Amino acid sequence: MSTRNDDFPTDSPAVVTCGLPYANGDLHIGHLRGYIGADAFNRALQTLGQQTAYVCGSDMHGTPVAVNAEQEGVDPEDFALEWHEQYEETFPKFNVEFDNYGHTHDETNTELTQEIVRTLDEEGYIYEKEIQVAYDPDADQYLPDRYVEGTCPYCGEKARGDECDEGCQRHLEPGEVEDPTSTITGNPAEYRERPHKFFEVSEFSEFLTEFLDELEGTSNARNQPRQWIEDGLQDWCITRDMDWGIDYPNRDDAEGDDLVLYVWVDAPIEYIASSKQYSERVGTDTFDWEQVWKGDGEIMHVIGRDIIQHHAIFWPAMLEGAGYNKPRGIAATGFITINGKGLSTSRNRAIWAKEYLEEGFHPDLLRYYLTTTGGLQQDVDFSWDAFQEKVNGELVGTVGNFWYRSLLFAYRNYEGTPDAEVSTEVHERIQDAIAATRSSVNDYDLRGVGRAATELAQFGNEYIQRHEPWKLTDESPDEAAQVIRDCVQIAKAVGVLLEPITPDKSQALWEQLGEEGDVSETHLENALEAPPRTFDEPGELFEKIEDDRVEELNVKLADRIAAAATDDDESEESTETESDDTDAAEADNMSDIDGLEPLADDRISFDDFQELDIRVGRIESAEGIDGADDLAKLEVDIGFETRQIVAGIKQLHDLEELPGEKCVMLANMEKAELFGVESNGMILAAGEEADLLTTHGDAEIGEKIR
Ligand code: B3M
Ligand code: ZN
Repeated sequence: MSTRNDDFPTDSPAVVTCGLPYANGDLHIGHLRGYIGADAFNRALQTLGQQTAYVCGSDMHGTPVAVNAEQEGVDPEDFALEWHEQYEETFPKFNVEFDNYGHTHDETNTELTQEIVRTLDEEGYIYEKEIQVAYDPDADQYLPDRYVEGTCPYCGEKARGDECDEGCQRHLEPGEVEDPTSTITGNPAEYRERPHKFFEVSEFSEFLTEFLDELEGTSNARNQPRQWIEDGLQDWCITRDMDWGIDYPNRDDAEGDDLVLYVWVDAPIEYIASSKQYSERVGTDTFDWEQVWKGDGEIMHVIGRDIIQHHAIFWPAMLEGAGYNKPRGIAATGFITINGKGLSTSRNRAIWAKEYLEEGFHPDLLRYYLTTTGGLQQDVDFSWDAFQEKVNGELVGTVGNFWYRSLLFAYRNYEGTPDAEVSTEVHERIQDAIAATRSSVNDYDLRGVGRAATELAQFGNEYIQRHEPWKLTDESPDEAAQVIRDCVQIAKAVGVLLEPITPDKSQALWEQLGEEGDVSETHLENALEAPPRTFDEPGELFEKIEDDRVEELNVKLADRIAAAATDDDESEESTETESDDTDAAEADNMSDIDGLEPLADDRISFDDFQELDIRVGRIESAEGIDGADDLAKLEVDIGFETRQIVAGIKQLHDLEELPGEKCVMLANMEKAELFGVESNGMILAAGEEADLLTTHGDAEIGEKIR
């Protein structure tokens, strides 16, 4: 983590952005994770007192939109606008409240994009070069990006023209994809020479290295780009032979060229354009976009991990080249899997935004699930079972239960907040929770934000159990009032702390407490301030999800995945072009990369894992077993005892060098006899060469792997 920046809140305004959705299809849970995550982060920054704007917009251009529009036989602009409008309506239904939601085809973005490209050109960062561009002679057109498919030159997987989406995830430059095939006709494409514009990213290596050293957010957004810089940056082709997009500035129309900017040039500029539109609406006194983008403001991007290269290399180089500020933080999220398998829109293995809402679940439940199930960088699995468990356990069982019992007791006995002072113990416990929230926000750790709140509610439940106020009301009324006063304060604090994640539910609690205004406008410290003296009878804010409901949802999901699979068999091989980041998760999980064994489909529980008694060991001796070509007999010290083990490593290792080596062993493996020699455990090794697993720190012999 960087040490350059002051902690939030800073004196400067901030923007939080989220990767723009391509305006080309229904939103699903994979999209929602990012928008909800960024929304929660933005709200959390505000509760710290940070001035922020949360801006985004629809990504209207590029082949992801053009190809899908063409399949539907409609004009790309009409097609994209329709999706744009749908997104605008959908986000608020998940309490994703953008301060501005624009789109990349609007005037603000078009002007700003052309201006930035012009500046880059004037500054000498743009040059023209003849390159090979895929061309479909039958369709008589060039084949940018998703109009062409082929083989990735880096990893050999099937790849799209601009992205190795099923393999190494690299951005591919025009002309790079091997064995190109046209997605329009399915015919092999030719390469033809064409002049195109290039942005000199390679000039920015030093700048980018320093930029990454200071960059906050998730570590994946720093580490991968560092590697790319080390491998040597290539200049970036920023034009495409298409007519849908933003025109290259000052292009000579007389030539009749359809040369537009590559979608990845104008898309991130929408972050600026959207901030500008917000300023224009609310006035620069309230929010000054130029201070953010050209002055000392804070810029934080939340993105999917498949677009790190665009945000941590191309984008900061463009900003620097055009005289703009650079991002302070990039948080790159993992993917979503569904029941342990990669989300796939074409296989209908997804939870759709519309579907979730139609099922009648409150948005805050999904917000809570998506922000607190894994760390931002981790892939998060969604299943209706896990959703039920989390909702029933944490939201109903811990938070909701505490809220309801505290407020109800207070209402029945005191018609509101009892007249007493909060105890020192509770005051300090709330202060600790505030501090934990504060540091989680500064670490871009949303799960930590959620945890600070739920652990406080958990403390509240224990506090009630410990003091049993129902016994005290008659025996010791002062004490009872004191305990309930504490509980009401804890309830309020949990509501304030949880607001970034569950804004509606926190607002409902706020109103139950008789508080005025919006909880979203209050600061964390308000968690310590007394609620109003009286309030009305409270109601329960969370509802349990029943087992039969989950069963029904599981059946529905399985049915539609099966239906999609049948459709797929019936039709010819699907030519659907995927446009969302989450299909890459599928690629991660499903493809057999370079002959690697595919990942297992079935998940095991943590309990199952716990049953494996895996220990650190030290090899004491190793010798070949006579008559067996591959087997060696090892003596392995695992702290408690020394085990004799038979392992198939005779040909793969120099046995004389093994004694003294640390290794990792499954200690509760069933005993076996091989060539008359007993084997009492199993040494763990990777791959065909039996690369022996070991530890890299000071783990002691006999220590358990967990
Ligand atoms: N429209 C969607 C994606 O690749 C793409 C993001 C643009 S962010 C500037 O995830
Ligand atoms: Zn690749």
